[in-house]
Amino acid sequence: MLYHLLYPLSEDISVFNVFRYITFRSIYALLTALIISIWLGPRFISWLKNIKCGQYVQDDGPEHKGKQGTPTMGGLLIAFSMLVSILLWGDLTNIYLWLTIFVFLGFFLVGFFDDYLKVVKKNNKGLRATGKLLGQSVIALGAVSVLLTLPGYSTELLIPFFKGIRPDLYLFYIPFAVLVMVGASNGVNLTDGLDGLAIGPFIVSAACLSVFVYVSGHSQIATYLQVPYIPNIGEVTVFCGAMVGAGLGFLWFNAYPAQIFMGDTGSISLGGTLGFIAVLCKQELLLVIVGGLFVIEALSVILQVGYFKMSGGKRIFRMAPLHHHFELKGIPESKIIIRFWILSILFALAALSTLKLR
Ligand code: 57M
Repeated sequence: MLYHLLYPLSEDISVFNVFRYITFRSIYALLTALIISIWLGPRFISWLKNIKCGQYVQDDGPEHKGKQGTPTMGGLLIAFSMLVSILLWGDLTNIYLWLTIFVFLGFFLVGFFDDYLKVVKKNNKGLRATGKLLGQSVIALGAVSVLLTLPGYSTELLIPFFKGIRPDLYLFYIPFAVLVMVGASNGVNLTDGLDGLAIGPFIVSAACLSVFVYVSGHSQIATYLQVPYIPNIGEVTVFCGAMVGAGLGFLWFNAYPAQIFMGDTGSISLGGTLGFIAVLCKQELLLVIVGGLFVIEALSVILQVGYFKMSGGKRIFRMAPLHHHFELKGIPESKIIIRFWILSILFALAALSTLKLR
């Protein structure tokens, strides 16, 4: 809105010319979302407490009973701060921006419905895994189908570190891209089991992907770095900025000891959007490095469950996802969280290095 209101004035007042720049608007989108979430946070937490929207903590794992009743569904705060900021700073005529908003809202609804069943309807299991997967897949399928009709998109796959190899997956690209989005959504969801454990690496991954989106939308830089140039996707950097800002604002309250959890409303929507942004800038495979921490957490579950079933009850880890393993080994929660954050920063740096290492 600010972009549409103020940029046209630049003909008379040259200072408004800055609204043309995606970098400028992305930085202010970040700051706006951050300020909104930090300002609203305490009121939102009190409101959640008043309506008794508290987390039910299961007693089958590491000792988390002290966290019983912590307000949850913080994803609502993240979504509100993000969307207000995007509407203020984004170019609302940009199709990629709207597509990203719709994907976010689609995943948001799946997570919200799950939390609603758990928290409001007191059904501790929430939405069934198949129901959740179906919802996530339908949204991802819709998004990928629309994307493939837009200019600059193909079913080719970029291989990190190998600029010359771009295999065409043809129709197989569609299930592959759906898998990337659904996998990212569930990876973030599985990681969200300690204070700040999901949102910290999420912020790092989103910031890292914002660089790829910006580069892909900039014809000169994209040509120089030999990444696919996709006209107009640069605007999604504003979305990323708002997402990072809202994430930082949420972390303010989710930092150990957490005053609020994001719930599935947050983890499913943020993860799915991260996957979509990777698909959007044709960095589907690179997401494995960008979000390496989420991949490790998800792999620990796959290995644990697989081995558990095959061996008739034996385990590789004391408990999956991996953060539970370290908790059960007696490592303090805050130490595990910060070490996982460090890992996520290293993964993001490795991903960024692929811009030059080819
Ligand atoms: C949901 N939810 C957290 C909070 C958060 C297949 C299986 C591995 C699935 C997995 C699972 O259900 N994972 C997804 C994890 C829960 O957090 C809520 O959920 C939202 C995210 N979806 O926003 O609303 C608890 O996590 C803690 N928490 C924090 N701080 C935060 O900022 O401390 C969350 C956010 C909260 C709080 O205690 O209550 C969760 O862990 O339940 N299942 C598991 O993770 C289970 N693992 C398991 O059963 N492992 C087995 C294998 C064979 C499957 C094994 O290794 O033997 C664990 N879940 C629980 N207890 N609750 C087991 C221990």
